[in-house]
Amino acid sequence: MVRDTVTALTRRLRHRLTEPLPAPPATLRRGPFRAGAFPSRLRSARLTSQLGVALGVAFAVCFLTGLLSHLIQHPPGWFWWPSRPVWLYRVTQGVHVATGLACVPLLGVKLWSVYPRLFAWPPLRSIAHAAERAGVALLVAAALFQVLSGVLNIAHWYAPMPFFFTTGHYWVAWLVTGALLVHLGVQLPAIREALRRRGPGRPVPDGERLTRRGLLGGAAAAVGLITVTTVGQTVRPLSGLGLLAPRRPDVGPQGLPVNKTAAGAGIALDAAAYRLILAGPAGETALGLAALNAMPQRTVHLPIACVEGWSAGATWTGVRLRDLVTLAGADPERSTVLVESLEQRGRYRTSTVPAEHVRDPLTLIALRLGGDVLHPDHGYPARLIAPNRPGVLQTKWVGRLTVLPAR
Ligand SMILES: Nc1nc2c(c(=O)[nH]1)N[C@H]1C(S)=C(S)[C@@H](COP(=O)(O)O)O[C@H]1N2
Ligand SMILES: [Mo]
Repeated sequence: MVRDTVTALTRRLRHRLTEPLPAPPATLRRGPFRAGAFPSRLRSARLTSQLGVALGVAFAVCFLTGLLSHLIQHPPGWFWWPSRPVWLYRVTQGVHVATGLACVPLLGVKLWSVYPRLFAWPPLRSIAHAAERAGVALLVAAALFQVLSGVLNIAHWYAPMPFFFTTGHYWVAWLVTGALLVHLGVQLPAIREALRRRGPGRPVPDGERLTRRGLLGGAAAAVGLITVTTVGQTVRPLSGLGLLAPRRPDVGPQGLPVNKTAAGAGIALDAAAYRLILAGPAGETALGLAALNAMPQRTVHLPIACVEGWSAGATWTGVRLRDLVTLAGADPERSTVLVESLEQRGRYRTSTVPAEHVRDPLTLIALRLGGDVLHPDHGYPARLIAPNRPGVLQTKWVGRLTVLPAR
């Protein structure tokens, strides 16, 4: 009885949603709305589906690596990120940027393969059709936003972005994911059908030089080219090739790139007056450069891996953070450290070092880079360097360390 009512109701609802809407007058059907306005037979459900699969895989990898990077920078209580292997974040963030950039040509060809549908006739067949079109419009807009904002961020070109990049890029990623899942749900039968039909392959139509294989090959070559040139941000032999990724891992003072310079951060330092303030259970201690240099010095080889995708390994020398925690009267196995820069303003003037990284003997308050005193742009007189951590958390010009109980 109840079942019959539900069935009847759903049938009525489905009918309402799919009922044909009144068609617009035929006189409006001009220009791109004409039948046969898009003669290329290269476009097919198969081509669109194959591009969709490639794009879906690239997007999924990009989303997951991006989510990981977000969690490391804004860790919720349940989140745990190890300090080893030291290169892990370098790889995950390199993959994030590389797969994001691979979406540029893939999205371009995919949109080319379907854009004639913008001019479908009639424009709206039913309420369900209108909802589907709105969903696709949202997906396309959000995907373009992600790719564009990512490329602009890598290029350090913030003028066209009237919002804080990280926040916008993070929330729109969820929007793309949601819209993509809905799109997949709607299109799955069509995608299945298009990918199953193998057939002998359609003959190349007259006047059409490019084949579907040729087009896919071209898209793959573009992805390959962008990937190779992106990897140049990390792999030095390829560094001359930055195409969408302009950073070179070996250009900068002391052979290392710089995102924010000492001048940019407003650092005016009097080395003789400099004190590192160490606050912990034992109270506050002020350590001058002589005192820091008198402590046991360690040398480690660790990369800086910027969230923008560039990364570079370097040799750092300085004092272990765990030794400083001990000096502050706390247990280095069970402490969190708040690191504050001498920089007065700026989003990245502080960072929190979780217990996992405080404990790690590779985590240093570095005083030297490649054997020489730090260049001002690399954080002179002291900067944090820890294994497997985003560059943005490797605080420069450190002025204060506060030892807190582990969270
Ligand atoms: N105080 C401070 N530290 C900072 C930053 C900053 O803006 N202010 N930028 C961070 C970012 S985004 C990166 S990638 C690294 C880069 O270090 P480097 O300039 O020595 O290569 O420094 C980090 N440390
Ligand atoms: Mo960075």
